[in-house]
This record gives sequence, structure tokens and C-alpha cells, in this order.
Amino acid sequence: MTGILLGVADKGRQTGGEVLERTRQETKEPELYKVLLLNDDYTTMEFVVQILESVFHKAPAEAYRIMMQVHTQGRGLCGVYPHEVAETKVATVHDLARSNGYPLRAAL
Ligand code: TYC
Repeated sequence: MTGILLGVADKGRQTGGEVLERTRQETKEPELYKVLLLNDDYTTMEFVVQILESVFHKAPAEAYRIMMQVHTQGRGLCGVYPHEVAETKVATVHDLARSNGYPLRAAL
């Protein structure tokens, strides 16, 4: 194959018609961000459990445990995600809370 065609299609380094194997890692794990749920006096426990199940994919018992942690300690960890995913989770919580008339807040 010609050098020109390799230049388009192949990411390896070309040396005299040979392509060397990569030795260094080129994909990096993304930084992960904690998403926290914050306590308030008005959002119902049932709604918070629903949020933890639907937005954070928690099983019912784990959702209840996290909700109670937030209720008793002020905040609780919902999950860790790459930055854009974490920001989207926070926005989804705020949208659902607002739609349902609750002041529930989430934060990174
Ligand atoms: N403190 C709320 C109540 O007593 C329940 C609640 C739990 C609210 C967790 C928000 O993130 C929260 N109804």
C-alpha cells in the first residue's frame, strides 16, 4: 500500500513500509465527578427515591438508603460520572423537581 493511503487510513507510524505497534496508551480515562443530592424541608421522601431510581439507576433499597442519608446528614452521594454526564444528571434532577413543584437540588 502507498504511503499516501496509509496516511489517511492508518494511525500507526510508518517506517519504510512497516507500521510499528503502539507502545503508549492513547486513550485516557475521564475525570469523574461526584453528584450529590441536597436535603430540603419540602421535597417528599417518595419523590427523592423516585429520582434516585430513575435518574441514578439505583435499586429501591439503595435509593431509600441514599434518600435517608441525605435526609439525616444533609447531603448524599448519588454517583460518579464524567463531567458532562454529571452536569446533565444535575440538570435533569432540577428539571424534574421544578416540574413537580419541589425545591430539590443536586450539585457536583
Ligand atoms: N427532608 C425531606 C422531608 O423530610 C426529604 C428529603 C430527602 C428531601 C432527601 C430532599 O434530597 C432530599 N420530606
